[in-house]
Amino acid sequence: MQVFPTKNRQVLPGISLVEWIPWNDYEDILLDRCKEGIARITINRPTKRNAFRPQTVTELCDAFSFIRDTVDIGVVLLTGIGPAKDGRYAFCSGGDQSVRGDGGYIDEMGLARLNVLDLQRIIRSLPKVVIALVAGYAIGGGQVLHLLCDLSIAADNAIFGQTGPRVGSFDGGFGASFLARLVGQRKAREIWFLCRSYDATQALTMRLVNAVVPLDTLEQEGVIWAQEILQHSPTAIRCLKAAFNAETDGMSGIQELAGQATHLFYRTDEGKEGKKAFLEKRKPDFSSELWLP
Ligand code: S0N
Repeated sequence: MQVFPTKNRQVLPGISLVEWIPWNDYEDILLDRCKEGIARITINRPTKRNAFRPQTVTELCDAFSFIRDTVDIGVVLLTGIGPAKDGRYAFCSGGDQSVRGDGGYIDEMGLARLNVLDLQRIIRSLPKVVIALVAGYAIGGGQVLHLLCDLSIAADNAIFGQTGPRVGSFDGGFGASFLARLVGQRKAREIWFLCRSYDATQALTMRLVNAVVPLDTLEQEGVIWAQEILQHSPTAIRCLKAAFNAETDGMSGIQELAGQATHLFYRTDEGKEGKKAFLEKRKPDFSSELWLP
């Protein structure tokens, strides 16, 4: 993937604490990185309140996959571009209703897709920290995306809500169950059944977000949180993320956590001896290993 020349591009108001380097060319999103180890993904469909169509989701999946393989990136900021021409902001307003057909959202080949479900799992299992920076609307599938980020910082203009039962859709996966884990069963049912909107202070009170900051400092706050995280052990953080997921994600969560253990085991002399012995066509010698308490 090509790295473009340095040019700071602003996606949210306020002063940037880091120099953002455009990282790849997409149509619906912007992908930037900085030399401090942070990537920034911005949904860039301001005329649609940053709603996602299948192409947007494909690009988001691609960007996360690229970030996954980039070993000097530890934290991702996920946000939506703003303001739109009318001065309003949106993190994401969910699935693009103008391309919704029978059975899903219609892509450029005419196929009906719900590929946002793939994106949800990618964010969830990325062994790096994803922070949502929410300015303006986080509605429908956009609210679910913010929910699945590890941390969420809201600007004081943020508005959260579900519209599914009003617009003929619902997310009964993470959108219902993980929401209930965060805010409790009663509040989660209220959010889905009544389809009301909630401001940033209400979101903080119900533990939907970690913090609320003035809009002009939203990106700065995200960068400060990222820089603090990046001072800590990458292995500890990736194992913790997998452990938090394991508690909620059933066998696929356990698979992730166990994968981290295997990953660490491969690096030990004990793990290496097994492979070496196989390749050397001899019995493995684990006699120097202790059966620790
Ligand atoms: C976001 C809202 C509240 C903003 O209101 P506001 O500020 O009054 O602006 P508008 O004039 O309404 O909007 C400005 C322009 O943006 C377009 N637009 C906004 N949202 C969308 C959207 N989601 N899709 C397409 N276009 C959108 C407006 O049409 C307007 O355009 P113009 O200027 O040309 O008129 C308000 O806009 C709002 O309520 N938006 C709709 C929110 C919504 O219902 N989202 C969809 C909810 N459902 C999902 O997200 C499904 C998610 C999903 O894919 C899924 C996942 C898992 C399992 C199932 C599903 C499933 O599909 O069901």
